[in-house]
Amino acid sequence: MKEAIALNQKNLPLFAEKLACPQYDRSRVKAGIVHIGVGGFHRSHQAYYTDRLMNESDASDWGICGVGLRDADRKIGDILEKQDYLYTLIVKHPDGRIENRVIGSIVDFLLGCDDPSAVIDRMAHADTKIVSLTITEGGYNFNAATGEFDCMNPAVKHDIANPGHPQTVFGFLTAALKQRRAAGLPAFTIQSCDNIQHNGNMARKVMLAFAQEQDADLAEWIATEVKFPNAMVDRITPVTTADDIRYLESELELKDEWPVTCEPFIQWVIEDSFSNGRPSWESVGAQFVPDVTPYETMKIRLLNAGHSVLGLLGSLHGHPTIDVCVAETLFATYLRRFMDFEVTPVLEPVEGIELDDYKDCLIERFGNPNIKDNLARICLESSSKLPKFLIATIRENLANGGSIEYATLVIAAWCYYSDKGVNQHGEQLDIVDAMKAELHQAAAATARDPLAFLKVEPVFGDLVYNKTFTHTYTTMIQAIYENPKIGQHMQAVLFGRE
Ligand code: CS2
Repeated sequence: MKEAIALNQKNLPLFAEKLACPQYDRSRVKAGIVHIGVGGFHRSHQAYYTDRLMNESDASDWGICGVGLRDADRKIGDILEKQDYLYTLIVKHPDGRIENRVIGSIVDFLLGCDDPSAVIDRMAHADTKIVSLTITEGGYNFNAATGEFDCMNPAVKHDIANPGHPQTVFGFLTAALKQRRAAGLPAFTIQSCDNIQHNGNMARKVMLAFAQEQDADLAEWIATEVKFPNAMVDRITPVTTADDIRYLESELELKDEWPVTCEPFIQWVIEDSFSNGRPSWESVGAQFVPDVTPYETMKIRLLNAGHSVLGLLGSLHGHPTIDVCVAETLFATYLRRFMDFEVTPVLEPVEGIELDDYKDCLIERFGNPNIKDNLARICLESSSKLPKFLIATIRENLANGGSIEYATLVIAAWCYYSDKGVNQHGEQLDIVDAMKAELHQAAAATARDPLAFLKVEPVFGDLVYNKTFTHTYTTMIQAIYENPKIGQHMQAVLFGRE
């Protein structure tokens, strides 16, 4: 094997015959977008669309300046800088075909914890037209049960008191918008790319709640000047592995320290509401629509919830990845029936989408054997995901007298998972959740009080007072604690239905 060549701007011509590379002059690209949260998903989705746009038309005003706010973002920043912000996207098809592409749309990176002013100045710069976010569900800092912004969070309290030295995304956005207003510049758009129902409305709500605490006059300006488009974002992007890095080295003699892998499917449905212009992403496949709501609900309640169903049940069972789960008939059937019996009845029709086809396509996507999407990633931060992905569906079914068994078993499994931290074979699970300790403590009281886990109010709200729900849940929780073999309980739910 020849020595792999480092990916960077100078070496780019050496790769041109082996994989798709940026065809545009990157030295002319200005950062019109500042993006907070340069994880795998941003790099497989928004940065990919933008790279294609730059290849296909003159979009040099829409380059991306990546931003990380925390020390944990240092590694990606250092690697991107070393590689002139280039990275490889490895698209893995179910039949084994692989398409590789070097993405060039990111042109800079700033680390907020090192130099907050540099980030604020960049956002406040006249070239910046959009600040986009992938800060995860938890990043919006709202109480999942009440939907209200949490002003008591210590970092938020710090930012309210120290306008010039922010730590949180809200502090940075507010400081930059303040600077723009003082300079007479138009506001930028705040564009959420997270899996949150009405992600734009949510971003607006938390942003205004924060700004109101800090500077009421500025909050009013933000309310009228800043647009927050809602959007549905979709592309399954597993965690990058050492094998992905080795694959590029051995197959393409390319050394990329942090490539991204993803599935071929991609979708982005955006509300066309921007404060200060936008790239014409529609020319590379994004859809601009007047109302994103039905698309978001469909995607969050089927795909993301479907992931959580497999993630939690599969973790207890001892399955490693999503594709391994759906390869087992029991899991595939359970997932499909959850979608058919519990989610479909609460969804609005979506124009141009046949729900049965959408569900078939989801199961096919989950089954892609080359996207080894590990369950630890799926279960990451379940406390901020499940209220919107799954519990919302339970609530609506309770209100309509619909089926709740499929989803309730997942909540019972989540309790056992949070309590014991091991799968049914007694093997340790890798649990990462901001509320891990609180969930564990509540779940550990289940033996005394079967409803203890449901008393975590920020997650479950008042669900614990719903008798129909607690009746089903109590039966399931007792059964799981007596015998954690989750497959048997899944079967019980399935057969109860036949
Ligand atoms: C997953 C998502 O863990 C999760 O929440 O469901 O990351 C999912 O893979 C993406 O939303 C796909 O678009």
